[in-house]
Amino acid sequence: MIPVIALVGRPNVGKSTLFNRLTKSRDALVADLSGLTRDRKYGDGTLHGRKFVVIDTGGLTGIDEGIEAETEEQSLIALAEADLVLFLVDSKTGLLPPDLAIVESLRRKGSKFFVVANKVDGLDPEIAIADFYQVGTSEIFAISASHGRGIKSLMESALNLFPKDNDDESDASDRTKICFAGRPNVGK
Ligand SMILES: Nc1nc2c(ncn2[C@@H]2O[C@H](COP(=O)(O)OP(=O)(O)OP(=O)(O)O)[C@@H](O)[C@H]2O)c(=O)[nH]1
Ligand SMILES: [Mg+2]
Repeated sequence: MIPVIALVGRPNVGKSTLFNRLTKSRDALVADLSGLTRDRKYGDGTLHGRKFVVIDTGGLTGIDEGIEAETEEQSLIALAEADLVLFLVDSKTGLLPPDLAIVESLRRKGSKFFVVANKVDGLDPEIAIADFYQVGTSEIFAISASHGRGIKSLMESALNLFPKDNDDESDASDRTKICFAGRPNVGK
């Protein structure tokens, strides 16, 4: 079993930027534009030789019709598949009511999640994250997805939740099994 980690949050908080950073790719589109990502995007990441799957999702808006509702549906599928959710918030805007609605919904679903305060670059991280303790969590990870700050310690904590030998390549359950079948004496 390889941990599946979903990136969830309001539009424009930096989910796709973090996805690209974790997958060392430019697969996800990034722009200063709300609602750019609409579907789910899967990628592979590794840290210290440990593998994980990361899912980028569209921003959660709470709007229940049109394209926003369809985007939300895609995000809900990602949530159902995830072993851990990284719930991204934007340190530049602070905590907004839609963030609280997302937390509420994660708690209702029983999703395991970390609060990740992105965009701490140019800010004092301690001050930047203070607002987010209102969410009612004891630990907040301060990162800058675009500058690559705080990502390693975030992912170390994330992967520590999962048993180490599970993503070992020698795990028999991950290997392809081939069975030879045939009549007796044909040279199986
Ligand atoms: N200053 C700063 N800007 C960032 C950081 N991470 C992302 N951004 C910027 O924030 C904007 C939105 O980033 P995206 O990664 O597209 O955000 P998203 O959450 O995927 O947005 P949607 O797909 O619309 O939900 C872009 O202009 C990014 O360059 C960061 O760590 N610091
Ligand atoms: Mg996006």
